Amino acid sequence: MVNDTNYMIEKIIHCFKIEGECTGLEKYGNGHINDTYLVTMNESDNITRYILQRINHTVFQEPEKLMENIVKVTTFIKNEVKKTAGDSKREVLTVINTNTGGSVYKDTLGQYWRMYLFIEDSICLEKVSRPEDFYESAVAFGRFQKQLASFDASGLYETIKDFHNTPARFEKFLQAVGTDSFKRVGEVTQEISFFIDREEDMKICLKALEDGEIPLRVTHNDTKLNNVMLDKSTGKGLCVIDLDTVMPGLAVFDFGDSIRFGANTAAEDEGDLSKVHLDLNLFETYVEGFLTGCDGSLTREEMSLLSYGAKTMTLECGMRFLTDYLEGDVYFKTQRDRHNLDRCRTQIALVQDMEKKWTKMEQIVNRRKQ
Ligand code: ADP
Ligand code: GN1
Ligand code: MG
Repeated sequence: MVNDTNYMIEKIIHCFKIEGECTGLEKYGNGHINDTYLVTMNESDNITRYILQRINHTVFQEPEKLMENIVKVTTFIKNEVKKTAGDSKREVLTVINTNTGGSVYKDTLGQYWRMYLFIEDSICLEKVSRPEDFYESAVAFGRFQKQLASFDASGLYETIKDFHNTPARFEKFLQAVGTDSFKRVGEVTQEISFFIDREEDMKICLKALEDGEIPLRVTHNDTKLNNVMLDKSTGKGLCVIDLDTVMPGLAVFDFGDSIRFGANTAAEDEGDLSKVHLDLNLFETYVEGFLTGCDGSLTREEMSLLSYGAKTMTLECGMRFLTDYLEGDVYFKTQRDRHNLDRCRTQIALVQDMEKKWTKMEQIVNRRKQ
């Protein structure tokens, strides 16, 4: 290992119950929240790979409780996988314990670390290039929800309060506008107005929950394409990862967040907004895959709100990016100036395109409802 950081991380690796010599260590993945490393261990020529993550404990304030959730959820899913004679090392995350038997290691700097088995022979996509892959990701996220249908949610800790409470996000956004700590409001007045004009849309799905029209379920809540692994040889949806936000939530939001990211014809941070569109074919593909994965468990009322799920998640995420921009880029990892603003603008462009295509989106969903 060549530098101090790697030296430090190697020491951390050995706080987990794994065998052998560390022969590889590299930064890994494109998540916006945690720091992820791929670790290769060699024991008598047997290579085993692991994912080591520093949990962002500004975002997740109680990492021990968060890991308790993940242990509960993965243990439950492992049993479900075994019932279907599946591969319990590849179809669900495996948490590696620390030497003292816990699931999280706190280092001397107060940083929190966890380790998973690396899911071998799988791929993780940042962008849809083949509709079949998007379909398979949809099946996997739908199946994830179905697998957890009988899971007791009462023992789950809320890892981020009001995570998909879009009206509460709207209030925080207005506060950030009001405070304007970084004097950035002046350059984003159009973007601010865009969200204010759509305040009512943001309430629709949660109102349906409050009115008892749709159920509260255990959901993933961060269903980006790069949070699901596909089998490298069969292309099938294999394993849902990034379980930090598994909490009670709305199925239509799990559906919607996938559309927001995967059915966008451009990257989430594309600077050229003329490239940003909702791909209706991908929208339809995802509807089909998600309903297949949920396997009959979605109610007709939930199906009726799928398009709103997509619009709400896109509005919410755009508003979160803008809030972070106004607050000085403290939440999402950024790689350039105005990165969060670029991300906010793609979400706005995507919502605008959804509004143009709304009738078609609804027709697609209605066809599938029959
Ligand atoms: P973040 O919360 O920062 O998004 P993730 O848990 O999603 O972190 O991990 C970041 C990336 O690391 C994923 O998009 C995926 O590419 C990869 N990854 C995470 N866990 C595993 C795993 N167990 N096996 C293989 N790849 C993984
Ligand atoms: C974050 O962790 P990651 O990169 O999968 C964020 C999501 C956002 C997403 C936007 C815990 O997801 O809510 O939708 O960025 N996760 C958290 O890309 O805030
Ligand atoms: Mg992720």
